Amino acid sequence: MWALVLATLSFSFSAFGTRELPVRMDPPNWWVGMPGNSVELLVETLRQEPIASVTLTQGEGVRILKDEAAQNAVYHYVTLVIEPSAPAQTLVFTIKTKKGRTYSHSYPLEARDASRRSHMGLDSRDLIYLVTPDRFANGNPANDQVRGLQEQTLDRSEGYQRHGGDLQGLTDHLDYIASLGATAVWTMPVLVNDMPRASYHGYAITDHYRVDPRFGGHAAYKAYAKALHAKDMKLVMDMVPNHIGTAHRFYQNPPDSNWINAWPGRPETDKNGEVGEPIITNHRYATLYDPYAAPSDQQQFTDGWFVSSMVDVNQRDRHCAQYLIQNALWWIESIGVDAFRVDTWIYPDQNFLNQWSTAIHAVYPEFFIFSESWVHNEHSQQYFLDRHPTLDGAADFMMYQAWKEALEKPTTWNGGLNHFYMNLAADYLYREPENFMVFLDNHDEGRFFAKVKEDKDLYKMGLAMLYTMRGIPCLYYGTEVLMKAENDHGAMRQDFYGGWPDDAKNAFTGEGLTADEAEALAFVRELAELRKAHPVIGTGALRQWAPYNDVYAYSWSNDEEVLLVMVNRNANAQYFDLNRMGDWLNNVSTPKVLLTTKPAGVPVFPDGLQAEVEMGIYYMAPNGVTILGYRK
Ligand SMILES: [Ca+2]
Ligand SMILES: [Ca+2]
Repeated sequence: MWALVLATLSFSFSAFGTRELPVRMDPPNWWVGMPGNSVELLVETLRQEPIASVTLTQGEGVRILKDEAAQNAVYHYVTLVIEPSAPAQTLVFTIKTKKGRTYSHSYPLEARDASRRSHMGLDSRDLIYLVTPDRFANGNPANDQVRGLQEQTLDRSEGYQRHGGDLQGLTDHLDYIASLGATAVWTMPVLVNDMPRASYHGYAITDHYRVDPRFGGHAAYKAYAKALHAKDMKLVMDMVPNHIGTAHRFYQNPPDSNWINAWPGRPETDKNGEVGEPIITNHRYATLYDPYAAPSDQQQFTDGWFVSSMVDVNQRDRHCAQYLIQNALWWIESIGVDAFRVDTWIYPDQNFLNQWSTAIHAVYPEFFIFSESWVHNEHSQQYFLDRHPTLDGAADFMMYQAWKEALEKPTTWNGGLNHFYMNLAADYLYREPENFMVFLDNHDEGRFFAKVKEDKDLYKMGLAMLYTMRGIPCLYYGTEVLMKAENDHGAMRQDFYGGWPDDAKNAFTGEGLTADEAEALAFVRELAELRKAHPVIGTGALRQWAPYNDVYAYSWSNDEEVLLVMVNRNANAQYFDLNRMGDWLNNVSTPKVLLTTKPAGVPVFPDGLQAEVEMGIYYMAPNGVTILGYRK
């Protein structure tokens, strides 16, 4: 009975949009010359007819290795072997149903675009700008509501409803993003979330091969990628291997019940897209490394659902795993993706993630994958890197926490800046700490400006450190103009100023910004220029000095220059003793002040900088940051 209800539902889903074909094949196309020389097609009859066989009736240098019936008879798994010599072509398959019906299905086998693979990946000279695409800019009001999709409400005053932002809006403002020093843009997921409510955030994907038409669909994503690459910027795609929206056909009508973990007690979806009584994850990631972990706790952690509208996927099913791997490869090849940010990395099957990232790097060695491994101590952060040798980097939640300690709290023996200093020292635990993505805030945590209680000095301190820290900095859109919502997801993903025609404020043009907002934006641009002008940041040798009198300093050095960042987290003027730099001051020029958040205002040395340097100490204003540059 349940299967019957599901089958009916699934049919109605296939009735909208562009696909009226009787047969669906995922991936929707493939390429010749892909390493591995094979692809597993998930073949499905959209009218829910059980399949008898799938055969290839046209194809050169291509053959079917295996045609397997799935547990659900309307699906087959078809493994195709593509000889390295096979030309780009259109294959033709014949699908016979058990009732004797025959369908012919054309399948494109395309040539790869070699130019796309030459510059992919991220490194410590990159800077990422994170955007909530529904909330950044509305480039095309015609796609705000799309007939056939479940959620039809549009209300900019409601944090959890659609606001109309899209990929065209983002594409229109890449110069603005570049002006902040960003070389890469990470959007929250853009694949379709055909959910009845709160679909704007993108993490409840309902079709792995379809860009949400409210963001402009596949064509807009492709145009966005092209525009980014034309400006020598990178595209970071947000991947979600752990879960899917309940409206996904893999929940409503899965190829195999084994694709889904922990079926809920009441599986029918309600008007909000939620189901009843799913087993929810216990969030205890320690179960993965705890030598004393109870197996039931471990299973609940990995297989439990995140929320009752998002279905936990079983990546241990080999067909499901293959589907997800090919899906990742397909987006890279099809769009020209440069890096993946992987959502909730610690929650899917961990062996699968190794298989997934290894498979991606086998095809694209330069590709960059970084995880959201949201942990609360250094050894866990290390565990999730060591567990995955082909994971390139991770969002550095420990440094995020350290910044909170340093800037939200006063410096004490162990706390404040001392906490930050000790956190950076823990880099000995990690391979390639330069690959960490570092951040002051993001789409899940309150805005940085709110966290420092709207203190402009501390705001500048944080931003100056972010732009000069080791790793790949990530700026959350709107933080550069002092957006300050916290404690609510809908609110902290607020509309960007100027993204909608009737906006009173426009950050793109500067119109209507308050003096403080304009000052913040100018400061971020100053940091962007500094970062660009000094490649030593992120690539040179890093050294840090233990905080003394609430003053913390770190520096970057290479054959050309030494760049010294000094942070005074005291309510009074304090100095840094330059003599502590030791051998790094051998054979260097008199320094220049490259950036200071405010003049020291301490009339100790009337002759200014030269006198101070000769005395070997440098004074800074209360809660100020100064960056000195020495040439070699
Ligand atoms: Ca729109
Ligand atoms: Ca899971």
